[in-house]
Amino acid sequence: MVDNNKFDDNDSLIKTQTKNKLKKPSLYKVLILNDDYTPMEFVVYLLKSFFNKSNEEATKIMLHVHQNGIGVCGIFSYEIAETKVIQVLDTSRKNNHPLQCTMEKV
Ligand code: TYC
Repeated sequence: MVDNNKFDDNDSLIKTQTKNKLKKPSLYKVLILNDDYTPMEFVVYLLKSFFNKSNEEATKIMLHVHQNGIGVCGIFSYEIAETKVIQVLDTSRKNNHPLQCTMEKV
């Protein structure tokens, strides 16, 4: 740690820097968006494959997105969220589906 301590005129210690603060990494929601073309079964497949959802959970999330336009697939660190978004987008494009997936700070 760099010594940032200084002494004022009264010789009392002034802490110019509190401590070496390590900030907790921020968390990110991975979101999927509804569209009119991606098959429901394909969305369920993605949720099971990349977000470890059960068939029941995946179906629930898919129907929520279908009805509300957007929904959360999971919450992760920045790097993991980014990887999930890429996996969903790559797999969707390879299967010619327009599904959109994005991430947002919690
Ligand atoms: N709305 C799509 C349909 O009716 C299903 C769907 C659900 C698509 C969720 C995308 O993120 C999505 N086939």
